[in-house]
Amino acid sequence: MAVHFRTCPLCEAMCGLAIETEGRSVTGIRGDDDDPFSRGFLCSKGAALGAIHDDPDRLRRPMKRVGQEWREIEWEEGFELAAEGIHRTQERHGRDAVAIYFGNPTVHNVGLSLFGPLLSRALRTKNRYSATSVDQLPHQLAAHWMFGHQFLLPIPDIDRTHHMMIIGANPVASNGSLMSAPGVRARLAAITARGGQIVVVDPRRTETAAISTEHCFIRPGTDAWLLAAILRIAIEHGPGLGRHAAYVERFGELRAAMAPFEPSLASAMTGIDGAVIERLARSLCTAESAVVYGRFGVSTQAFGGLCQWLINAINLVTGNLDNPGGAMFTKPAVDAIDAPMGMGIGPGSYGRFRSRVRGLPEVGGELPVAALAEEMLTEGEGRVRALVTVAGNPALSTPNGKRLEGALADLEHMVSLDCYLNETTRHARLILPPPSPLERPHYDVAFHHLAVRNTAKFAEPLFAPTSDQRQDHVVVLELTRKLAEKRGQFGLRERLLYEARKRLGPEGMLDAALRFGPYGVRAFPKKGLTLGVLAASPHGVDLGPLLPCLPARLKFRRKTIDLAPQPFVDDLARLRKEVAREARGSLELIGRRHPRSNNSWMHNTAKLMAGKPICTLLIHPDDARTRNVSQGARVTVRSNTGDIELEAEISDAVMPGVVSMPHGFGHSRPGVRLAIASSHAGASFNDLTDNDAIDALSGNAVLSGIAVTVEPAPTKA
Ligand SMILES: Nc1nc2c(c(=O)[nH]1)N[C@H]1C(S)=C(S)[C@@H](COP(=O)(O)OP(=O)(O)OC[C@H]3O[C@@H](n4cnc5c(=O)[nH]c(N)nc54)[C@H](O)[C@@H]3O)O[C@H]1N2
Ligand SMILES: Nc1nc2c(c(=O)[nH]1)N[C@H]1C(S)=C(S)[C@@H](COP(=O)(O)OP(=O)(O)OC[C@H]3O[C@@H](n4cnc5c(=O)[nH]c(N)nc54)[C@H](O)[C@@H]3O)O[C@H]1N2
Ligand code: SF4
Ligand SMILES: [Mo]
Repeated sequence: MAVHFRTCPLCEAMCGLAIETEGRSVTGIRGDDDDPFSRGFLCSKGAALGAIHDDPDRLRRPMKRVGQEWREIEWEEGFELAAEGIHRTQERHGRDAVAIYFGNPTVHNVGLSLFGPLLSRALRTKNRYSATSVDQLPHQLAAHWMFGHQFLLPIPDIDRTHHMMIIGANPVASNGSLMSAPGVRARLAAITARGGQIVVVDPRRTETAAISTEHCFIRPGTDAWLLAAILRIAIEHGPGLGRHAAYVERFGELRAAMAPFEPSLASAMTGIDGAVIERLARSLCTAESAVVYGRFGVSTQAFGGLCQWLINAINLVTGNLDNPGGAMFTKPAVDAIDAPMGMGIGPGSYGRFRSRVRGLPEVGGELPVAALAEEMLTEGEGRVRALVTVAGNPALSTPNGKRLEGALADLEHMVSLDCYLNETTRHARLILPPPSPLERPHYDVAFHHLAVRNTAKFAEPLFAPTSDQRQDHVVVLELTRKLAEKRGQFGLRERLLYEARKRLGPEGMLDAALRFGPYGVRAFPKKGLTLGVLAASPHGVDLGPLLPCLPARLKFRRKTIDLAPQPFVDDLARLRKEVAREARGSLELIGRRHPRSNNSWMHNTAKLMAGKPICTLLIHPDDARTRNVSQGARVTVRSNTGDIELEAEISDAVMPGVVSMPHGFGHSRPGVRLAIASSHAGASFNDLTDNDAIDALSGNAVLSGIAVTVEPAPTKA
């Protein structure tokens, strides 16, 4: 038996794993007690990594679809056919006729993190999409406009705070997001143990609310009202700008912009008592340290951009930005923000170009994925006729997935870099699968930027990939080579670059980034980091708590913070129009995450699917009664875009008027090769969401507060 130490690549928590093996099989996985960050914590998904590695449905060979049949082919043929189709489509219809979509596991995969942008660039298309616009785009926009870099995101200093307000996040189930914090339940419990407060604002009494000191229900989608009222009070009663005064701009504009947002208005919109709002705001101002943490639930709504701006502003004017126990910035060992060449990740951008059909602005070089289907379905020059998906399942994860699927079925060409034949990849002509997560090196390029403590950890592949496998980054390199060859642009310079990149691989790039990074040998010749140093520290290295770093780390040339970016100030007018919105007379659907599930792709593991069904509709007893819905009954949920059927679970944990179900299910589509997931198929949340519903400012999809009706499902004959 051997024990191998590495980091779990499944979610943002970055848990250290100790994996026991016998030959090429995994015999056990436990938390690594010596990991300085996770200290032995892991969840049931991390423990199931062996099952993913062994999953007979996981694809191991390149696949080509001929009609409805799939055939295994050789890699060279796969690269050739993939590039040929892309080239042909672009020759025929122009560059923008090929789109690319990057899914969430891209950022958990070191090869794709470092090489993925090459593929994007090689396609030369403006039709670049990713899961960002069904997730954290508003955070990035706020950081871009306020601090000068889209990834300069303030992270809650959970381990030192005395007061944490959690709005639209459920870290006890999700294990934290834009707040990598393994063992988050214990970290939260420590806040209350040291006499601090945790306030949860959520339309559902969540697993996080259960361990908080206070929970407030809020009507879905009304958070910007609450946050603006809190900010208004904090500007009036808080400590002011403190040491930030020297470099904060437009404080006066912020104060003026917040003036109309009286607590009484917020109360009417949110359903939270005005006195409670007043108290929530004042305790943020008076606590020894405090932080507002707002995540998915306040990002994926019509005012997601406003919410993230207001949260940053509250943290600043309550004296908690860049201070211990507040919202702080990381200093990762591989630093994409301060790297000399930016590592291919820019500071962000907005509106440099627009989507063809709806004219939506690009953000950070990509377009909102809510617009992808219409770009395929709408005739005219620049229409998307081919798609490359990389580690993504947009059929289940993007709004109005069924409509997108219709468009996918009609494409001239589609290539998926993916390990499963699922709801999305079943439409592809070619699937190019990576080795398993245990057969690749691991380093969290992205999530060390978002962690509550600075640490670094690298792991070699646990099992060497076999000669008939190709890493994702190799697939990227081969596709870019083939494309360049077809365009007649693979000259000496290109060949040398290609060969250098292939030789370097992710390891070589990491080594360089570590060496030149803030803890690297370049700065600290005797004890600085290199890849070798990390490889010799299998549990990872601790680089200490987050430290104040402003104004030095700000990315505007003048090292300023813009407290009232004009587009946000302008967007308040859109918010204020909401007052007139009539009660819709329907229920509002929100999402939830389950500890045994991860987005759409981990439902093919028997252990995770055992136990109570996950994909149920939570409905308040009053709403169930008036609709004749009984416990465990099948119900039809209908929105303006479609309807689904699932099982009702009556619960007063959701507020009246609100229903909740998880996303990522709906595995009964024909042609998927997911034996276990198909027998726990559930229904897809995104068969109910509307591709037209976006945050008009950021373009992020609205995935919360969907107007639906619920009724007992017709009994089958
Ligand atoms: N209604 C609703 N919609 C949502 C959400 C929600 O809460 N509600 N959540 C949103 C969020 S936050 C996100 S991040 C997105 C996620 O949306 P996506 O990223 O589109 O989908 P995932 O479910 O993460 O699917 C990941 C895909 O990558 C493949 N894969 C896994 N690992 C690898 C790998 O290492 N290499 C390659 N090549 N492929 C791999 C899997 O087989 C799967 O097909 O969904 C969003 N959509
Ligand atoms: N177990 C598990 N863990 C995961 C994932 C998973 O699928 N499963 N996915 C991973 C990914 S990709 C991400 S991005 C993170 C996300 O992690 P989180 O940001 O913690 O996301 P959720 O757990 O969906 O929590 C969102 C909360 O917002 C609430 N909410 C919905 N609408 C509103 C609203 O209008 N206002 C307010 N105030 N609250 C609202 C919901 O009830 C829910 O409790 O989780 C990651 N971790
Ligand atoms: S919490 Fe996330 S990182 Fe940790 S074991 Fe579970 S899935 Fe893996
Ligand atoms: Mo996400």
